[in-house]
Formats: sequence, C-alpha cells, structure tokens
Amino acid sequence: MTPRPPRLTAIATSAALIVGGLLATGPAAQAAGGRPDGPPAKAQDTPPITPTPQSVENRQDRITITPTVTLVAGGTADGPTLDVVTAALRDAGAQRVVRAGRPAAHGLNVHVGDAGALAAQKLEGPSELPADGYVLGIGAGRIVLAGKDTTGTYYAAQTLRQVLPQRRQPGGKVAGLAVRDWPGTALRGVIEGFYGTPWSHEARLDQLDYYGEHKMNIYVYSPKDDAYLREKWRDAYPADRLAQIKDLTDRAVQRHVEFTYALSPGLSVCYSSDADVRALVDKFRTIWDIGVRTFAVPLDDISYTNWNCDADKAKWGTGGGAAGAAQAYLLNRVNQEFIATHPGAEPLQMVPTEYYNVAPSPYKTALSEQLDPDVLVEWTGVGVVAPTMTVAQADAARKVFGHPILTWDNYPVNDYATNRLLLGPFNGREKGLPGRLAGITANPMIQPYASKLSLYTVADYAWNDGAYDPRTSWGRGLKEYAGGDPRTERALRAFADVNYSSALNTDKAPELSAEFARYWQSGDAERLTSVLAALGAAPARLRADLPDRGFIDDSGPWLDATESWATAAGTALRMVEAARAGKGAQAWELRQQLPAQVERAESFTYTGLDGRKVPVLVGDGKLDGFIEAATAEHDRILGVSGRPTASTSLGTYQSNTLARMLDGDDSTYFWSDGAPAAGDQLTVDLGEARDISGVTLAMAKPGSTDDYLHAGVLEYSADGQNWTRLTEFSGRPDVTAAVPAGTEARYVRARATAGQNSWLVVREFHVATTDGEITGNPPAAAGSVLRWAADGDAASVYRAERAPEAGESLQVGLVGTRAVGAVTVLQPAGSAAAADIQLRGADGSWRTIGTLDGPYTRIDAAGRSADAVRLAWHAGSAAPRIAEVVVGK
Ligand code: LTM
Repeated sequence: MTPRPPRLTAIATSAALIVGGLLATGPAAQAAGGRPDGPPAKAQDTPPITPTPQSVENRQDRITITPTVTLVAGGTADGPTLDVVTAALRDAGAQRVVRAGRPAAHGLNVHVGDAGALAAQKLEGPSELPADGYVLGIGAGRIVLAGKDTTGTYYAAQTLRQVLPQRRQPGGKVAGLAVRDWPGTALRGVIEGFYGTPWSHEARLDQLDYYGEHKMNIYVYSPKDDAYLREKWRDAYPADRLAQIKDLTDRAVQRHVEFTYALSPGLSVCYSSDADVRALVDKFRTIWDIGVRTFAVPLDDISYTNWNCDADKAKWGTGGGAAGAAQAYLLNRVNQEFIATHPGAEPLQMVPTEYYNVAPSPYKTALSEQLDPDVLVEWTGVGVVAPTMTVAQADAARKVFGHPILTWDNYPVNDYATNRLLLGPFNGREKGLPGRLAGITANPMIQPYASKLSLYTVADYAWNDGAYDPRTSWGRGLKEYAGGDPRTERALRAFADVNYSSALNTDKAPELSAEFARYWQSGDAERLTSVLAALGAAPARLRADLPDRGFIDDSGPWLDATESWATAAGTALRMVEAARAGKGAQAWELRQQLPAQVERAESFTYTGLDGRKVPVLVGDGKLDGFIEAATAEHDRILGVSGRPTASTSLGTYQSNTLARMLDGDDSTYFWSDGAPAAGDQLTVDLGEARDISGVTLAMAKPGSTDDYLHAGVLEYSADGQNWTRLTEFSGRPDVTAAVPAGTEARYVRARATAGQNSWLVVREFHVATTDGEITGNPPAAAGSVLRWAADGDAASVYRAERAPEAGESLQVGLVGTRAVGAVTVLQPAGSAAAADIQLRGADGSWRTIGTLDGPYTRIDAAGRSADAVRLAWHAGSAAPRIAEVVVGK
C-alpha cells in the first residue's frame, strides 16, 4: 500500500530534527531558581525520535504533565502499549497514572488507541496509513496515540516515550507536536541465522525488547548451530527447550514482534517422503501450540546436486531444475497442509538454495513457476554479503524468483570473520529499496549486544529510507546506546570507529585515520596525543559506565586490543616527537618498547564454537599503519635507510613469504605457489637509489632441488621502468653477479625468460650496497646474522656468539671515501659491549672519534673523511649486540 502524502507541513527529512523539548519548569522549581532535579533541559538535548519519523510538525500549544494523568484506552490499545505509556508518563514526572473509561475533568488525559480523540487536535486519523502506521498528537490539552492497528499504537507509545522529558516531579511542559508516521516496508527486523555460538535465551529476550523499542517487528529464529533446527530437525524438543521458545514467543507478542520459527530440513530431508512432510508439519504444530504464528523453511547452504534419498532422484531426476521442483513440492505441501489449515498463520517464508544472485537458472525457474505464490522468498542480494543493494537488483530478484522478496541481509553478521566486530552503520542500500520488498531482515553478529549498534541503523533505514543517512543514524545510535553520558558516548564512538570496517563500510577507522592524516600534515602532536589517550581510556570507561553490560562481555578481547593498540600508537607518537626534538636516546628507548606493545595488542583472541582461538583485529591497517609510519619517520631522522622490500608476480606458498628471502638467513626462503611463466619476476626495492656492488640469488633447497629459475636474467633500475641487464643465467640455482663500480639502482629483479614446470624457492636475494657492507668478528650467534648490524633495519639485531677477542672489530664499509657527519650506534637495552668507534682515513689509519655509551650512542664526526667505520672491541667487552650502525652524511 502507498501511504497518503502527509497533510502536515513539516516533513522530517533531517535525522537531527528535534521535537518535544521541555519548554518551562514548574512553579516550585522556578521559586528555587531552577528545577529540583537539575537544570532545565535545552531543546537540543531532547533525544530525536528513532527511527526517524516520516512526518513531524511542531505545534504552538503545549501540554503540562499533571500529578495525576488519566489514560483512556480505545480500540487499538493493548496492555503492552498502556504499560509503555504509563512508564513514560511516570518518568516524565506524573505521580499517578490512572486508567479510566472516559476522560477526567481535571488533569492531563492521554487517549491511547483512540483515533476519534485526534479531532480536538485537528489531526487526520491513521486510517489511510499502511499497517503499523500511527498518529501521535500532543496539544489541545491532551495526548493522543492513534495507530492504524495495535502495533501502530504501540509505536506511537514508543515515540511518546522518546519525546517526553525525564523529570522527577509533575509540572513539566511539553511542546505541542504532531507525528504522522509509517514504515517503509512491512517486515523489519533480524534473522538470527549465523554459524557459531547461538545467542543465549537472555540475550534473545533482551533483543526482543530492543526491537519493540526501535519499531522492528520480526525476529527469525534460525541459528545454524542449533541442532534441533538442522541436524536433528525431526526430533521433538525437550520440555525445557520448548518452554524457552514459548517464553520468547510471549515476549515477542508483548513487543509486537513476529517470532518466526525457521526449520531447516535440507541436510537430510527426502522431499518426496510423506513421512518427512509429516515430520515437518508435526514440528511446526508443536511450535504453533505455544503461540508462534510465522514459519520459515530455509534451504540455504545445502547441496542440491546430491539427493538424500533415491525416491527423489526417481521422481525429479537431477540438476537445479529438479531441486527447485522438489523444494517447491515440499514447501507447497507445508503451505497447504499446515499454513492454510491454521487460520491466523502468517505467510510461509523460505530461503532458496540459490539465495545470493539474480541470474536466471533452471532452479529459480522451477521455484518461480511451481512454488505457491504467497510464499515469501528470502534473498541476500547480489553476493552472500552484498556490499550494495539496489532497487534494480530487488526488482530483478522479484522477477527471477517470481515471489515477494524478503531480504536476508548479511550485515552485521561476522561468522565469516570472527576476528572482527562490525560496528559500522547499515550502508550501501539504495533509497527506495524497502518499498520494493516484503521486508528486511538483518543477520546479526554472534555477539548479540554489540550487534545493537548496527541494528539501530537497520531499523532506521527500514522504517524511513528516504531520510536515512548512515553516518547520522550511526551517531544517533551511539548516543542512545551510551545512555546519555557524553563521556561514555565519546568512548563508545572511539571504540566503534576502530571496529567500523566491513564489506558495507570499506573505510577503516575513519575518524582515527583522519586524525593520523591530520597529524602527519600539521604536526599537531598535542591533539593526537589526546585522541590516542581517549582511545586507550575508552575500554575502561565503557567497562565502568556503559549501561548495556552485555556489550562488555561481547567485546572483551576487542576492548583489550583497543587499549593495547592505543598504548602502542601513543608510544610511537612520543618516539617521533622525541626524535624530532633531538632526544635520540629517548626516542630509541621508546622505539624498543614498541615490539612488545604491538605483540601484546596482537595477542587478544576470540574463541569460537570449535575451540579455535583467532586473534582479534582492531583498527587494522590504521593503528598498525601509524606505528609503521612512525617507525619509518624515526628511521628517516636516524638516517637508517630502511630494509629492502620485495614484490613478485608470483603467488606465495603457505607462509613462505618474500620477507624470508631478504632476512639474511639461508635456512628460510620464499616459495612460490606455482611454476613461473616467462615474464614472472621477483623485485627487490632498496627504498632509494643506492650504490650497489653485487647481487646474490640463492635458489632451491634440500628436498626441492629443482625449484629455481631455470632460465632468467638479473636486471637493475633506478625508476622501476627502465631496466639494465646485469647477467643472464640458466641451469643453476645459485647466481651471483658483480656490478660495475659506480652503479646506482633502487630496484633489482630476477625475471624468468622461459616457462618451467617446477615452482620457485629463493633462499636469499641479496643486493650488496657498497655503503653498509659489513665484515668482522665475533661471528653471529645461531639465529642472528652479522649483516643485521647495518642492514637498514633497526629491529634486526646482530648478536655475537661470544665475547670479542683481542683485536677483533666490526667494520662497515662506505662508498669510497666520503665525509661522515655522525656515527650512531643503536644497541638493545641492557647491552654491555664496549668499543671504540673509529673512522678510517685516506691514509688507511684508524682514528677513534668516541666510545660506545649505552643503548644509544651518537658521535659527531664533524664531516671527517673516511672510507670505513668500525667498532673496535675493548678487551673484556661483553658479547656485542648491535641493532644498527648508522653512518650519517
Ligand atoms: O546467508 C545465508 C542465506 N546463509 C548463510 C548464513 O547462515 C551465514 O551467516 C552467512 C554469513 O556467513 N552466509 C550464508 O551463506
């Protein structure tokens, strides 16, 4: 049905529209110079109505909450609605709320479910509105709630609850208001349809309360890991389980939510079997008997190429068309033998096996032609998790399935990404879509309480897509969920921001990443320090103050990870600031705290049904990205060149990543996941153009002796575009190439010149740079490499296997003879090696310019000429550990 255009003048298109503000205070309060229960609320503090109403008009007149308020119930008032109105009036300061058959002569009268009472307010009734629509009038000395039906009146009560002030005393005045409101689609709600630990009974009850408050009217009970719904679908419920379902059904009725029972027989059903039809109907009947009126048969995530009984193959043959015909047969029997024989039953719902696209197929044609026309078909959009959903796609789904479409929207479900909380808004759904659908059901996260943040926005969109703005709705949801305390709201927003991204919201931590960008641009460390401090403090604030305690249980590991990531990012920021301020020792000390802090941030896990622990992700790509960028900035200030990186056109086999061919360790390797073709390449990037003196390509390994480039070339380039050949090679796994003196390159690559059958192992791809080549003693201990003392990576540490012997030293070669500005030696905290720091002059003699002095030693060399730097170990020195020797210009 198309609702009549509203007669009222103001259309609520802005989600920020505020109505019903408290205008004045009572006489007692005025005498005391203010309200006894706090300062007068400003109009903008009044919570907006949610979901955003279709039409709101502020009126000139106002009403007063009197000590006694009389409720007059009309035809569309029911008990739950009267309870909501009573509680709202009490919270607004009424001392007594009495129910009467007619209006009282004195005091405020509230007409509930009585459209006739709108006449005094000159408001049109709800008769032309769609189901669940309502009119709420505040003015002309009364409040009127008039629903199109009982649910509409219940929703009018929910709106009233939101616009009345919170007061402890009567006398509050409420601004006049007219709301004419209706939903954008008939069914709006949630399908508990995920894999993983099903929601608890308490969580479901709590959800039903939440749906009622947010004008959602359907909950589909379909957890994949409830055996009585799938593997054991034929089995009767034990008494206690049935009692719980009844409890849920009763609560759903009170909250005007359709509890929908979804039985998924597809793993074992024999479609043609009378016994199985009977089993299905019998199970539905037990559920009907406890009060459920809406039923579904999901047939997703099953095979339709394998029958569960020979009789089905004999009856329908094979293929998608046969499966569609068999499913239609079963569903029609349930529809005709159960739904049709139970007056009051809502239309049957089903999930097709092809639920994720609109491509015509024999399966869909069979369903379209053979399934009873009144059965609703659920559809996830184009894709199982559809990043966007359009009107055109919904129309195509309607056409190809030939039935009304109810979306099974896989957001914010996280069963396929259990390392994440998806706390961003419902996004990417086109305006106009709800009107084309029988309804919208959102599949939530395994975490029920944490799901509410995005479900708030689902409710808002499904009710009024025309006014919907994802970010605005999200902000309003956070505000509501925080319970009115701005500090808790800020903490929740910071936490939700770092748990924001999904297929629907591709931005990662949008607010925090804007702060990072701002810092790099402006250098405003003070601001970023306070942002990170607030993020770090957010988990404790939420743990202390968030009203919905279930959210804390749901989010435990993510809260811990957030706190730890914020700590690590804060350390990284202080490191950059110290380095920029010339406090090198402090910066290095902070730098050394980072690995352990990052390790801790990465250590928090979520444990799923199967007992496996998955490390949780928070602000990934942004918090870790900031720490990486800060480290690079510190490197730049130190003069550390940065370790080479690598890329390839080949895939990687398991965890044998490219980094392993750059680590100086011959026992680790990169391993491709397929055979190289002509043109495939591996490229080393030195980060900047440098003088190179040689290239080593060590390929193959014991057990995979054929896994090397059988025919290839080594090439170098300054810009990554123009390449110069160094050498050709074929038939040998170990390749070395000398490089003419004075060769500058940023990139070096190995390129296959022919295809081959074997995969590729590269143990080491080493590009020797004349500046930074390192020689000397003592040898490195197992698991460490001498080169790590000057490899451009302050994280890799050369650890000597023993204390130095007399006369031993560690020598770093330079590019010819050049001016040396400073020598910086970085050691891990606690290193006790002792050495003279020396430069070799043009005459070949060594001159001491300083001595090692703790973890951070920086010696000003005043531009002296040298062709090498060395650490000449003192007699009796402890075994050296050197993170980096940096020779500055
Ligand atoms: O989406 C449907 C119809 N079925 C399953 C869901 O049970 C599951 O939660 C989602 C997300 O992983 N994907 C599905 O295919």
